Amino acid sequence: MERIYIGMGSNLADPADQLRSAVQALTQLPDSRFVAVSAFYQSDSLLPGQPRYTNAVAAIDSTLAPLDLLDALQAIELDQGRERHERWGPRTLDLDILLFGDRLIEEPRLKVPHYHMHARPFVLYPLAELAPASLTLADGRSLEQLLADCPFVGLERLER
Ligand code: A4P
Ligand code: MG
Repeated sequence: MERIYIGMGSNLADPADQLRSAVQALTQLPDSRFVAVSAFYQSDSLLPGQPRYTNAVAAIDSTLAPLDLLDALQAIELDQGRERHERWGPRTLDLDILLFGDRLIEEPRLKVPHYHMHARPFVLYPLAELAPASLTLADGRSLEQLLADCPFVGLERLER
């Protein structure tokens, strides 16, 4: 079993409800054990003119191969009405593999650690609820260092 952290985001069709449905779907993944989900956080979209996002991070343990997990997560996105029109477009559900054990993955379809996680407060703060501060990325940076460089700005932590 490897510990995997999954970033979840939604800015359409009742985002909090989308994340709750996604959590339910993650508990049903094959060859996997659901561990925990963070609180939900609201923030403005990085692209102007889009609705606000709700984000969270989930942890699972799994023996799935990385690309099989990616397939399963994309199936959950589609199941929840994800339509891909434009990159970074508004979405009912986005599931990103942030960390997969301590692996460094450089496949055409899958880059882990997730390329944008290092500087995004809506990823790092929910991740910090689930992962130890000593958690170290494949490039040697610790979660503690990343948080120190990423102020808690523009984030609203929601009570569930
Ligand atoms: N892919 C590569 N690596 C991964 C990975 N580690 N996990 C590939 C998941 N997928 C990975 O993703 C495009 C392709 O990336 C996939 O087919 C997969 O093979 P996508 O989900 O179809 O496209 P996307 O989400 O529009 O692109 P991207 O680059 O993932 O966008 P982001 O980084 O998710 O940014 N503002 C706030 N406040 N909160 C947000 O969550 N998100 C975005 C979108 C913009 N602004 C935001 C937020
Ligand atoms: Mg994505």
